[in-house]
Formats: sequence, structure tokens, C-alpha cells
Amino acid sequence: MSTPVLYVGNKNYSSWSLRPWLALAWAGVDFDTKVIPLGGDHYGKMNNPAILAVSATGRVPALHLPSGRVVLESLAIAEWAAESATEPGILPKDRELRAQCRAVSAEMHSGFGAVRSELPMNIRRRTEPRDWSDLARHEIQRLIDLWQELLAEHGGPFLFGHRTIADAMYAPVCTRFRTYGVELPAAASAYCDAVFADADFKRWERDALAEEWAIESTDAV
Ligand SMILES: N[C@@H](CCC(=O)N[C@@H](CS)C(=O)NCC(=O)O)C(=O)O
Repeated sequence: MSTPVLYVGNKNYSSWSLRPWLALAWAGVDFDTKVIPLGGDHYGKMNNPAILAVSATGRVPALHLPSGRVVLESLAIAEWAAESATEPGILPKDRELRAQCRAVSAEMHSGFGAVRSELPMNIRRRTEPRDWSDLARHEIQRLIDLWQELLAEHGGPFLFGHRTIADAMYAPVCTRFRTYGVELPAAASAYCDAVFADADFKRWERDALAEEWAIESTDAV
């Protein structure tokens, strides 16, 4: 193998897969993508043999490097992409902004559990707005505040002006807000529109819309 291979889940549903895929694409890394359909009896149990064959945790994404090393965890893969990036890069050049970008990326990686469970990524789906739990509402507000602060500070259209790993981490949240009809203030809405207009995002979305696999438990949320 001379090109890194990113193993991902269904593009319609796998938010953790979309994140490093965008980071690699934005970084200008040459890589191949292999989709492993999630769902069925193994779903959520981390015992899918097709995933275990490429990922010791039973989870995707998994990046297989030409050396034979395997990098797991979406954020670590996004960091690897940032270190491999061609100009202009996907981390801010300024040291403090880089730290800020890593902090908000880590916040997404470790947090927003209620949004992740109550509003699972489902790119092709559209629902009417509904009532969320208090915790989900609190997290939605934190997401909006965080985005709006960064957009005001850096001038948009992306969180740090240009595309960074933070946008890769938050892109699935934009799709969730669109799927579940979450009303957004103008700046947050414009941010999501910038993500949706991105050529690489559109490539992923096109594949997601063309997929025929369904995960009924997610479709019913
Ligand atoms: N912390 C991991 C989370 C990865 C994860 O939970 N992936 C889900 C798909 S989005 C998975 O592989 N699930 C396996 C399954 O349901 O069988 C990361 O950031 O990469």
C-alpha cells in the first residue's frame, strides 16, 4: 500500500468518519476511502467483524498508513492530516489560535453527548423542529455561542477564517441542525451554509445521498 487508506462508516450516518475525511481532503492529502456499512445486529456493539478487521476498537474511522501503522480516533487522524497538509494548512499559523482551534476541536470530540444521541447525523433526512431535552438545548446554545464568538473574532466564513480541523469536527453538527430543523441565528446559519457549499463536503454528501443502506434505529429517532 503506497497511499493511506481511511476506513469509514456509511456516509449518511457516520459523523465520526466525516470529520477526518474532510480534514484529509482539505489538507490536500492523497488518500483512498473504503466504506464499511454500519448497522444490522452488530450496530453499536463494536463487534462488527468487518470493522474489527481494520480497527482494534471495533470503531471507524481508522486510517491505515503505508508504513502499516493504524491511526484511530477522528481527532488524531485530523491532527495527522494537519501535520501532512500542503499550504495553506488546516490549523491556524498563530500559536495561540492553534491552541484555541485544538481546544474547540477537542470540545467536540469529548462533548455534546446529548446532541449526538438526540440528533444523530442523518444527512438525507429532514424533520420538523421538535422539543429537545434540557441538556440538548443547553448544548445547542453552547454550539451556537461558540461558533458565533469565533466567527465574530475571525471574520468567517469558517470558524478561524479559513478551513481548519475545527470546521471538520463541527461539520456534522451543521448537518444535524439542518436535518432536525434547529433554528439558527444568522451568523451560525451562514456558517453552516459555508460548510454545505464546500466542494469536499458536497462530494461526501453526494455519496451519502446515493447510499442505499438504512439504519432503522437512527432513522426512527
Ligand atoms: N471516539 C471515536 C468514535 C468513533 C465511533 O464511535 N464510530 C462509530 C461510527 S460513527 C462506530 O464505529 N461504531 C461501530 C458500530 O456501531 O458498529 C472517534 O473519534 O473516532
